[in-house]
Amino acid sequence: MFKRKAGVLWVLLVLACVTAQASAFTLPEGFVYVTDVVETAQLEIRYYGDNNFVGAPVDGYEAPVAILTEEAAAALKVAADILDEQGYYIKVFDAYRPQRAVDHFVRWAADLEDQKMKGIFYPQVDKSRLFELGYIAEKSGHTRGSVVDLTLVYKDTGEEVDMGSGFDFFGEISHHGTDLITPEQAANRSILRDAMVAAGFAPYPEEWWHYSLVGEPYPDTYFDFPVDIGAKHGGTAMDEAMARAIEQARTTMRQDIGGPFGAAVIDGEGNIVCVASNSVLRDHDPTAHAEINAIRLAGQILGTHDLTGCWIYTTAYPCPMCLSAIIWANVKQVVYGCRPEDAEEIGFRDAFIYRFIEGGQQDTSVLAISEYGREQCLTLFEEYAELQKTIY
Ligand code: AZG
Ligand code: ZN
Repeated sequence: MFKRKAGVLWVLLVLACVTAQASAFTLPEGFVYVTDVVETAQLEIRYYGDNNFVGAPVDGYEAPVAILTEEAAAALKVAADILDEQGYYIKVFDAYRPQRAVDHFVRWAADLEDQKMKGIFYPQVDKSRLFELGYIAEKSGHTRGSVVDLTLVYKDTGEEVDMGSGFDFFGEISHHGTDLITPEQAANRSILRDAMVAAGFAPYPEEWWHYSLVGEPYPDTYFDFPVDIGAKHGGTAMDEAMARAIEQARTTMRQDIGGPFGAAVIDGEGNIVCVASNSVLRDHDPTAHAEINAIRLAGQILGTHDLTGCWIYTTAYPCPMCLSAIIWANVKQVVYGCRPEDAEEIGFRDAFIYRFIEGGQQDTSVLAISEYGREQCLTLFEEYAELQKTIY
């Protein structure tokens, strides 16, 4: 009895600690998550990962999210609506940037030994001149919360529009008005610039991707809170969700229920809706992947097939089947641990299936797909269309 009580107390204590930690980070008053305001915005937060000029995650980027002041986000929504009508979504590379990230850039710039990313981001610039040329500075407008780095993607394909140079390429080719790019690339930059200017942003002559809100609300404040999802998901919820997914995967993997994959669904308030893991072996079901199981469970718990507002944390990048299920469920954010190539290393076929799809599904040694009976099948579709059901 005592043992059980002590166990309960211990659990309560752990929960209390988690809750206490969870409130450690909240988004400051006046700031919002960009995707809460611009729901169609795509995110590729470069300083969260290693595809940036430092070649490593940058200090202060604790989650792949974009944060802006309310005013800047509202203006960005105006631009996104204009662009939406023209067939584009926006893709954000960076928005609010903590001072500790800028300090990291400064330290990196002073370390002339480290030229790891020179070939991609600054091939023609001597690293020792990054300060005097203005590419790196001790203060950045981003830190005041109303500056955004972005590009356009085509709505129908999700592909990035060709702007003539990549994000954060240090050089004249990135300047507005450069003659180093084609007229079409210049026209693409103008589409972005016209919408951003109409929405109240000012372009930056040296970087086609960089826009500052005119009349920013905090012109003199350099913030230093992290880029995190704590305010959405409760401080360390990211760690907690991933830890729960890992723990669940480990348990079922050891019981021979399935592979080493776990997933958690989190709702918009940051509550863990459910945790699930791969159960292919136990269920004799090749579709019983962690993410599919988690989506099915969340649907049952929430009483809906529509998981709008939910996030999925998964121990591995979703396979094509799960990726589709996630999109069908209207989940807009996935956070993953291992990469498809990591799964390949231990014998799983996620990357193999991606290669098949990317190769145009032509390899008949993997799968032969043929059309048959279209006419009869189309009658079904016509009947459905006549019923005018709500599309999900
Ligand atoms: C898998 N990949 C993911 N992400 N999740 C699962 O459950 C899988 N099973 N096989 N590959
Ligand atoms: Zn899967």
